[in-house]
Amino acid sequence: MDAPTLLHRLARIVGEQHVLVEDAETAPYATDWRKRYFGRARAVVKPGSTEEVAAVVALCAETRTPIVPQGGNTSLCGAATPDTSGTQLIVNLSRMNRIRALDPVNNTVTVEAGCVLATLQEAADDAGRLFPLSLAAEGSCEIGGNLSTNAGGVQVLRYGNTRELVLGLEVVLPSGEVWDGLRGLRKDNTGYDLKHLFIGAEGTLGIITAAVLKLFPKPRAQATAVVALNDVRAALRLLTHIQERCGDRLTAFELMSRICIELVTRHIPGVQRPFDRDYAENVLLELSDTHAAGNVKEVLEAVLGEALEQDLIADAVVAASEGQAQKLWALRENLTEAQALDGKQVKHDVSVPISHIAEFIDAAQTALEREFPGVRVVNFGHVGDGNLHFNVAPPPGMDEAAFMQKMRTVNRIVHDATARFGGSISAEHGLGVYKRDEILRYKSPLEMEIMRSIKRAIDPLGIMNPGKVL
Ligand code: FAD
Ligand code: 2HG
Ligand code: ZN
Repeated sequence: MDAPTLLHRLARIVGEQHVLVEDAETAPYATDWRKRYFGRARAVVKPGSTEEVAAVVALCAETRTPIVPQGGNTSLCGAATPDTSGTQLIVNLSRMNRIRALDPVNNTVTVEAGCVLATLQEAADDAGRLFPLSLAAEGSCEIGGNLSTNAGGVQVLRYGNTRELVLGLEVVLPSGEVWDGLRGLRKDNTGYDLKHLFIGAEGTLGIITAAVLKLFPKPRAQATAVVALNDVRAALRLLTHIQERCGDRLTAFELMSRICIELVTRHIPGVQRPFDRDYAENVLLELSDTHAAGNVKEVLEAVLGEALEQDLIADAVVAASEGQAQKLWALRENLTEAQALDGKQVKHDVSVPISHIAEFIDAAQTALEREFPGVRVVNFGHVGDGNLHFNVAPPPGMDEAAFMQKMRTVNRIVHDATARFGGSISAEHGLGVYKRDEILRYKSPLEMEIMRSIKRAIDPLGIMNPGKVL
């Protein structure tokens, strides 16, 4: 089939105004958030309903047109970017943004894939509930993207990854058939739990069009602090100290090394250093309680006071108001933006068992320093989940482009150290294209073959997001 006929048929399905074809229009969709991958799309199509998605996919199956599903396009591993062939069709879900139903008794919300995460958080809040998924991209990432990457974020410690927040899915399969698995059940043992195949599949098995997600009671009391520490081992001892005393009232525990505070306060206007002097490590932590009279601030001050007495921590600032809490959160939430403004670095999104975090950091840092003396490690992340963003920037004075040429060496050092401590090379962002080849070194051939056979069974024509993950 030649291009005009395909485009004409797509326009008949979704309406001409929802098929973008000019390079100037498609380019923003064909470029990733970090501006590291520049693809070319045959077109960008924006369906407005599940039926339209199904008709688009059926047409793509008939014409063997490769599809790149896309939500908010905030992927950090090139997962939503087409290749440069100009043959791949971006199917962008942003128009499918309705909240279909909210059931406060069942504590569930049924939402379409194109709903922006922040919009869903607000809808839950308006209904007196919490949708706990929270990440710095929440103003633009969409539920379909969150599901397809099994996104993590800053409250996994208490509520789990996206996977743990899902009860049901609606998916358009690569054949164009619609699987209606929109069940709001917390218990359902009727064979294989198919939804888990599509969660975290990065669009390689089908297009998620809607989901039933869990809601939680809304916290009515919160306390936020940034704590200064002399090393990462102290941060890990602090984590245990607080968990033992506060249990699941601890809803965030985020590490930021000295260089992170330096970057974010230098690049982001209005963001201020939490302390008068710099410390090797800083932790942002938050306690939450559903009881309005919950004395979380007093509890936090008491446990931090104890930690100070035991020399676990060097200093602490506890937010006195919600405004101050937001200022503390700004230190953490702007880190990705601050790094982007600072220049290029090699990103890593690793996890190791929490008990091995310190050893991992020592091993990776030492090996990097040996290869690239003076290298700057911008290490931060969800230490309470064992997940570090161990990003590596060139040594001062080294040519950025020359350093980026060494990306494979940098990846090898960090990922080998991760593997040595029983870790994963992708804790949250996924494989995309960035880690597609890299994973072959760390997953067993058997695991890879099981993944390939699932792909063949569900997408025999290989049209769903080719070149990603596998
Ligand atoms: P996209 O980037 O559009 O797509 C991501 C993947 O999902 C692609 O493979 C795409 O093909 C697929 N996809 C999208 N929609 C669908 C669908 N409906 N059906 C099937 N496949 C689909 N990630 C974290 O996990 N934790 C963080 O804390 C975090 N912080 C971030 C902060 C910033 C500033 C930025 C820029 C990114 C951050 N990310 C984080 C990464 C990113 O935001 C997440 O991966 C997010 O879940 C992607 O959502 P999206 O809608 O932008 O998806
Ligand atoms: C975060 O935790 C994100 O802020 C992004 O996962 C991490 O910028 C990064 O490397
Ligand atoms: Zn993260």
